[in-house]
Amino acid sequence: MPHTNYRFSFGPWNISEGADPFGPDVRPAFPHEEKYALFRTLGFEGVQFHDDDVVPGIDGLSASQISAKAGEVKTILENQGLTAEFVAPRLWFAPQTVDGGYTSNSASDREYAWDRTQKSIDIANTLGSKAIVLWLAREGTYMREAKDAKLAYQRILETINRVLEYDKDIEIWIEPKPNEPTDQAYVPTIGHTLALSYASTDHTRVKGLIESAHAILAGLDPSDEMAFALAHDKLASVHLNDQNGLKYDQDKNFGAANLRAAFNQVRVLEESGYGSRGEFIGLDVKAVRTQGGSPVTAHLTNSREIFLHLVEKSRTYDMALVAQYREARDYEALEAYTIRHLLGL
Ligand code: XUL
Ligand code: MN
Repeated sequence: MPHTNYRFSFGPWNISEGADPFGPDVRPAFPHEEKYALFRTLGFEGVQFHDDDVVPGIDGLSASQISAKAGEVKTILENQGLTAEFVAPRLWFAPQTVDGGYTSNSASDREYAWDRTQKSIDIANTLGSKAIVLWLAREGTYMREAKDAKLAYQRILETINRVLEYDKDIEIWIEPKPNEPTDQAYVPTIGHTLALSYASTDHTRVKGLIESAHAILAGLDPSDEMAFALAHDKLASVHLNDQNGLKYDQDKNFGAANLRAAFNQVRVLEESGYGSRGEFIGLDVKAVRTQGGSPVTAHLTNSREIFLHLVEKSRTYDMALVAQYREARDYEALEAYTIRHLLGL
């Protein structure tokens, strides 16, 4: 099989000021426009966007103002040799999204969510991106009785169909996550995602984006989640990172908590030729609050480098030996070989 030349992406939010729920910014803000100039030198050619990363203050602007601003960003991307990977409506920040967007109990708030979704599609078209990403942040509950869950799932499916109808080319990539900020999110896994895809009016345009940490938070193995989507040819993108057990969403560097699990994600992607049709290796990693300086980017280059080292580990993994061990059902030897290989012994 020919070797894939991977291309990488991240979002402007991955260069951040370091605030968390318990403390304010610890680093000076670094303007988005200046971030775009860093991408290529850091080894990245794709930019992941939220709608308001492209068009700040989107809610107060007219359609023509939004289009003009998106056009400006498109020019910057062209000048920097960058591609917009996707645009995601930020449905968790506005007063209208306190209780969710598509699943809110308020009809006017649901209409707001649709309006932001339409704007995101329009922005994606201006940027030349073929997809919107739905991370369904607040589509869930803190108290299970607060929403009619069956109706909520129907509303999510209706919205998917409405997007497919509104734009005949756009793809929807759902990024499942089981919790945070809600106690329990709807669409917590890739299985839920693909069920919605097949139930939609055009399943070929409804795919998944798997974030390593989100799978771990659901108690699942990210490489198996990826394999499930790949088996259905529905892995549109990934957010590689890491997560140290069941706690807040950490967005640690790829491989930093569990190197073997990271190896298996890379191996599964490699084995299926992921990336050969232009799919990005997306990162969603956060610099730790203790890291000084501005802009802080080492977490991005380090995660990218770890990925590439693991690609090498995957390419030198002796598949003939693995086949022998599988045949003999000697998984003890298989595991010992795998660990020795990772240790470089
Ligand atoms: C949240 C998360 C988001 C999405 C994009 O956990 O991962 O940053 O990737 O909206
Ligand atoms: Mn993510």
